[in-house]
Amino acid sequence: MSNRITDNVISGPQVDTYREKGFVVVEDIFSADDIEQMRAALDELTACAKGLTDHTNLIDLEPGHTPEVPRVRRIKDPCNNHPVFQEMARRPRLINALTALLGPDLRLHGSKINLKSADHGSAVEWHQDWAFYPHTNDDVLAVGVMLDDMTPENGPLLCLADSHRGPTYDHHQDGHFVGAMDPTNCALEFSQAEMITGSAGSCSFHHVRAVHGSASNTSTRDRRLLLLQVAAADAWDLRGMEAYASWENHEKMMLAGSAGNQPRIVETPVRLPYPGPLKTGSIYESQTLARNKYFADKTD
Ligand SMILES: O=C(O)CCC(=O)C(=O)O
Repeated sequence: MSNRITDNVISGPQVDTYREKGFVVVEDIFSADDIEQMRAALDELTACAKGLTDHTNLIDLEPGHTPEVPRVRRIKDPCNNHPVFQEMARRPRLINALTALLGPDLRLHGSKINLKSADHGSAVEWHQDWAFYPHTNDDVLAVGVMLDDMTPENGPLLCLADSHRGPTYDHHQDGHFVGAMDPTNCALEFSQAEMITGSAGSCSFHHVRAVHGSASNTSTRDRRLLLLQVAAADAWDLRGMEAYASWENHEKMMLAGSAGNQPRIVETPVRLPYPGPLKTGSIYESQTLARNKYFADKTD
């Protein structure tokens, strides 16, 4: 697959699906060579887990991890920790698809890789990304770059259609943000969630307000997913400039177009993630405190 683009990477009907359901899968955004490069870069980063006794700013450890037999649940901020991921976030085919969904001015405001390893990869409880990082408008989404085939068996992402047009659900418990919805306390049919599947190199795009989660991976195949959080440049994080660290950093995070300093403000249901979680470091850590879990996680 060449990186030269002659056509739209995402079709009109696919854009309509994204707008109507709040998510869509687009195949073949990344080539087999891109995927090989990303897997090699990921191996380099996960190698840092050997010898660790606790989570770090780079690595979130799976339950069951030991310094001798490392288990990695998440790589934090891969785009700022390895040049390969920084480069892949700027691949023309990806920018072409993002432009169709969000417009020409695009900012990357975060990245992570959930490894969901064969046999033990942890579940992610139901949540809306919007509850973590509300913006001045909701032209914000997460790209899921499939580094492995994502199948019904290996803990695929699950999304509830049309939930991106609904309320923002409570993600607090006992007055603190816990990063998960209480499945016993919201009128949603979680069993109706759609499985997001595809072959390695495909990407899912889910709207920032879409309700989503995933079960643990009890299969024999890994499910590594690179998540790129992308916003239209005129959507500004309501948590303030601290979310970008500095103006210079904010500028560096632009993927395409120009940044500007005029937020577009659209009325949406917003809840702020404050007071913050009692367990920090990753969504996995915050969610361990959630009393009512939906996904049976044998690693708990
Ligand atoms: O990796 C997954 O299945 C879910 C990812 C997700 O929603 C998150 O990490 O915020």
